[in-house]
Amino acid sequence: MEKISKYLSYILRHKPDSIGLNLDDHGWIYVDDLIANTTTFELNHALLDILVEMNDKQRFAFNEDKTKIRANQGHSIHVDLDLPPHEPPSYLYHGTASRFLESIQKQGLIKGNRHHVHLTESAHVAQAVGQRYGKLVLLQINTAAMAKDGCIFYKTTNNVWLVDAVPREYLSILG
Ligand code: HQG
Repeated sequence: MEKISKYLSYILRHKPDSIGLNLDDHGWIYVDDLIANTTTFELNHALLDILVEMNDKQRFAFNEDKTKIRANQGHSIHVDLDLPPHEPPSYLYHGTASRFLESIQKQGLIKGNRHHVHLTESAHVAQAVGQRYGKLVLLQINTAAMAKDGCIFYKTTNNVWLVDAVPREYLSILG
C-alpha cells in the first residue's frame, strides 16, 4: 500500500507526464486515465477508494462523482488548489533538520521546489517531518503576528497550513 501511495504522490504531485498524463489547472486527472496509464501496479477503482480513504495523511481526494483524483497538497508542478485564505491559529510548527538551520536563520523558511512552505498545528507531526531529513529541529512560528502583518495562509483539506514564506523574525527554535 505504501509503495502505491508513494507512486500516486509522484504522479499527482510531480510527474504525471511520466505516464503520459497532464493535471488540469486544479490538479485533477481522470481516474480512468490513471488506471489505464499505470503499468507499475494493477490499479482499479476499489483499490484507489481504499488508498484515498486509508491514507495516513489524507494526501489524495476524489471529486464529487469520483471520476477525478488529485493530491491535496505538496505539488512541485503548478496547480491552483482553489483554497480560500484561512485565519491561522496563534502558532504553527515546522520541523526541519539541524543542517538547514543556519540557512533558515539567515533566509527564513522558503518554499524550495514546492508551491508553499508547509506548516502544521501539531508539534508531533512537525517532529516526524523534520526527522526525515536528519537531526530534528522544531521551529515555532508566530503566525498570529504574520497574519497581522498581512501574510495570507491557506489550509488544505488534510490540515496542512500553507504560506509563501516565513521571514526569520517570526521563527523561534523550540529544540
Ligand atoms: C527546508 C510531508 C535551508 C525545510 C510533510 C525542509 C509536509 C530550508 C526542506 C510536506 C530553508 C524542504 C513538506 C532555507 C526551508 N534554507 N533549508 N531557507 N527553508 N528549508 O520536503 O516542509 O508526507 O519540500 O525546513 O508532512 O519538509 O509528502 O518540505 O526541511 O507537509 O505528504 O527545506 O511533506 O508531507 O523540504 O515537507 P520539503 P517539508 P507528505
